[in-house]
Amino acid sequence: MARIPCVLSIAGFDPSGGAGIQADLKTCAALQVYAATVVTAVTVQDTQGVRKVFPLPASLVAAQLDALALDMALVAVKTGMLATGETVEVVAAKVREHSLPRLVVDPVFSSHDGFPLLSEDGIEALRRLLLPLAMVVTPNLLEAETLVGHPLQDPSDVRAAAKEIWSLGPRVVIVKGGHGEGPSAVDLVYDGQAFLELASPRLQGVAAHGTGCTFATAIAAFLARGMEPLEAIRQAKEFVARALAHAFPVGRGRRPLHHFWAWWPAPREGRVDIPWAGV
Ligand code: PXL
Repeated sequence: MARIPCVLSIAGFDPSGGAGIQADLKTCAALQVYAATVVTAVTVQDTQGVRKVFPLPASLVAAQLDALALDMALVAVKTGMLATGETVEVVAAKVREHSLPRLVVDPVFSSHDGFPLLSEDGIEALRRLLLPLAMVVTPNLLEAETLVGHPLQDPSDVRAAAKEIWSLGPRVVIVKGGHGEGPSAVDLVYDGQAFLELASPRLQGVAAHGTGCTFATAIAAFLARGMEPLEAIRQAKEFVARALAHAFPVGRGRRPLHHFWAWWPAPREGRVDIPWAGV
């Protein structure tokens, strides 16, 4: 019998299928780990942006977590959109109560178009309660600015911020450079001892959706497969770069990543005339 590690994703629902729970499921499937999922909020969005957010009651998040943690051997956990301070508190309490291992925290604060996905008190609770439990935390530049409370103007600011975020408790901090400028996207990793820079070519003109979710979940998946954090980060970066290079249009806005680019031959036209994805 195949032995497949179980990863738990705690995240929001994106009906357009590009981010949140759906991106996490696809990432786990592509990396051949099993995904259990706890939904924290339902969003209303299409590829062009988020319109509404409906947080689920924190008690419902707690009940989902209890059910799964008591039933399955969860070997890594990823958090994405948590929506409210109460939910952050519940997630942190349940991670402790059930001793959930290998926590990867993606500090999701807002969508590309600036729609808030975590309340102010949620951001504070994440700093105070969740980051101390994290094995890896994956802020982008904007999220790192929010976590330290001031703008990051040059590389030395980013290094100082990585150290400051590390002092909140996570074992490894990775500040993603995807939102910066220049020909390559440089991620800065800090593990409390040394800095490591991971560069990849910046893909011009690709407005994608679900990159952060995919990256954090891929780290959790590789941790679940037994890698150390730095190796899991390297592999996750490679996976995201390839899935991003194969992003494809499904609507009028941002493109979801192609998590399964390596799997099947591209679909061919059959006898029935089907409209292709994308417009
Ligand atoms: O990309 C951040 C993100 C995470 N999770 C959900 C989202 C988004 C962005 O829109 O909708 C559910």
